[in-house]
Amino acid sequence: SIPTGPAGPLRFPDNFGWGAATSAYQIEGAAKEDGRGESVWDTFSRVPGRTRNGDTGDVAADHYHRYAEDLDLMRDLGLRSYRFSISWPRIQPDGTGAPNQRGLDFYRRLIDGLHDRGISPMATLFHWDLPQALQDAEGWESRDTAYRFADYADAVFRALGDRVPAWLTINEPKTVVQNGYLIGHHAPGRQDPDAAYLVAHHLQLAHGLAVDALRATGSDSRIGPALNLHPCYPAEDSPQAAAAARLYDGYENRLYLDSLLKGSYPADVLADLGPRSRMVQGIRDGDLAIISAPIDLLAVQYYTPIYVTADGGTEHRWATSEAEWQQIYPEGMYDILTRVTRDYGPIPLTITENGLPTPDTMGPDGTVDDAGRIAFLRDHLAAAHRAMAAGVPLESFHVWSLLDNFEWAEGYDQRWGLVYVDYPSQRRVLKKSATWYRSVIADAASERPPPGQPGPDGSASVSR
Ligand code: PNW
Repeated sequence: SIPTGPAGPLRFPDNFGWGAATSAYQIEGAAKEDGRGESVWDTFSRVPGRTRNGDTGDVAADHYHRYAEDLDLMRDLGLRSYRFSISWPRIQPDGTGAPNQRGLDFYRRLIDGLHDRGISPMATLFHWDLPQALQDAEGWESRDTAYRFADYADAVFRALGDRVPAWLTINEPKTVVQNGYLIGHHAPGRQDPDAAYLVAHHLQLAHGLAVDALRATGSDSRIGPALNLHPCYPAEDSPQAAAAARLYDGYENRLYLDSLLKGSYPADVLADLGPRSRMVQGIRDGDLAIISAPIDLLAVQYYTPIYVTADGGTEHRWATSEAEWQQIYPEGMYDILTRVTRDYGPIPLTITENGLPTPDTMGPDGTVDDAGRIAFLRDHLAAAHRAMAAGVPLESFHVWSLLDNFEWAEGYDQRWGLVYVDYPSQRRVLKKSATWYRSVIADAASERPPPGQPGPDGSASVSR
């Protein structure tokens, strides 16, 4: 009976966008087809020791060839919204210049297939697969890359803009900054804090320039950023831990939220970086006005809370999933959604990622029992529902992920999908969580009140 609250089944709005998410490099494969260029992940995944088992995205879930089958899966699940990403090196193999028509054609077929099945497309422009040619020209450390991104965005908007009602610019700038440039376990594998925050600024600038590019086409599609937000709690009850958690929050959340929605970087973070830092030196007059161009929706990705100790370290408080960085804490979903609405106003929100990896195997009867994923999603949906009841304008929810896929440095060992992928055969098998999610969506539809007779609050209930 899911998701059900203490007072019975939870009611979600009729038009709630039940969805699932993927990204290009993680599912497409076909790395050399139809004129696709190399991305930083093609390069990085080939460096010995960088990914588990030396896995690469060369084949992945072979979605480039199997997209029609995957579209049918989405229809069978009853999805209303599908979030995917467009591969920059398919559109501009070298990161600049005239768009590659065969690359655009693939996304046109995918988008048409979504419309044919009544599923609303939500497209991310950049989910980490920077063209290698731009990386060779200093990548996101170069301000020019932000302008190259705006050109790429413009080409995509002109070709596909009329068919995509919702665009997302940059997926998780923070993860590029932290994993790509601080820890170094994502492409391009750097460990350079001074570079990292200059990269943050250029990613924010790229976002703002892409928003301008969409407006310049006269499109009435919506656009926004996709941020992974981490609620940061003091690990203990002391003023030192409270202060450390506050600064940690600055780096995790306010650096991105404040620049986008308040038109300024947080003063505590700038002070901590220092006036001689490459980032502070790299901010030019007018940049913050570009970065804070009005957006239509804010995409939030929630996975885990962070507990910050007095010395600025972190601690685990809750059970982790197979991803050692993830603590399972549904209440954090409520906290982050209500906080964004409280601190930044009633901007329309979408959850574009929420999920966990589970140790899935196919049983002898051909089923995949991922009970842990059902419990996780049920509890996070319930928390999102409570946030909506508290006034958060949340319009959709996308499970990460539709399919098992290439989980970056973890390769194919971590399985995040609603749908199991048997990689040797590329066969798709609905996990129990997929059939559960299908029934959640179907019940929401079937319990919709008859036309003209809205429920007490104009919404439909969800129960089983
Ligand atoms: C996201 N963290 O990455 C990405 O958008 C997806 O491509 C990825 O597959 C998914 O989450 C699962 O990892 C994250 O350390 C990476 O908190 C790291 C973190 C969060 C999200």
